[in-house]
Amino acid sequence: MPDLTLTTFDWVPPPPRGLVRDLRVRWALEEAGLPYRVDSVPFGDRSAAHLAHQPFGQVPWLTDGDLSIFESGAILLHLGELSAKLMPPDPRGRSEATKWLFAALNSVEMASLPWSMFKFTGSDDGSPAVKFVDGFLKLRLKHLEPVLADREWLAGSFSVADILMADVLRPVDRYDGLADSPACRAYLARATGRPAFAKAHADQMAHFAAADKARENS
Ligand SMILES: N[C@@H](CCC(=O)N[C@@H](CS)C(=O)NCC(=O)O)C(=O)O
Repeated sequence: MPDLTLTTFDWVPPPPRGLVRDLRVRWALEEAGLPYRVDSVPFGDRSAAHLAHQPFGQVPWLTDGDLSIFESGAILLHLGELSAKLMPPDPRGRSEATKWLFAALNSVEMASLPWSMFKFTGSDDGSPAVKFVDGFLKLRLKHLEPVLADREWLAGSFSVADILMADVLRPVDRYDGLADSPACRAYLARATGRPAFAKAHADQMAHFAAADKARENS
């Protein structure tokens, strides 16, 4: 039995709650039914111990016994090795899931992250940079749309690729950026309609709500 501990921040301000990337890992763990603990590190400071696990001072990371893994994509690939509920067992299916996992992170998140950061920070001011990023995201969604119109899940059965693709689309949907991409929107609703997503989301929200309480009482 793996010995899994997921580390996230001990607290974050309300706006990013529900979008902190430990959610991807929680979601995968819930889908797989793997037992895990959640640990936390200060939001404010980056200790040497933190940087030893995550060299950029970010979260999440996952330990499996004495193995420590950072980068949400690498963590999900590791979990895919532990459960057939996360990664198709056949070589073709694995290859499909792996390439779509990288596509989510390296082709779609590359556009969705700056786009949603402009919205999130209120810097969506119509500047050339904002217009460029908007066009970049629209192009990615235009190409993703027929793919998702054609299949329920990216690699045949539900996999880590879907957790990542859905999670990189979530911030876009938060700011209504999928309005012209009905297949992407329906796919996201399918993915986030899964009980494992609801549990992961509720657990992340509860984690930060408990941190608010602890701060009030300190
Ligand atoms: N590429 C990393 C990104 C991790 C990341 O952006 N984490 C955010 C929380 S969602 C964070 O730690 N932000 C604080 C910071 O960048 O200092 C991954 O996917 O794991």
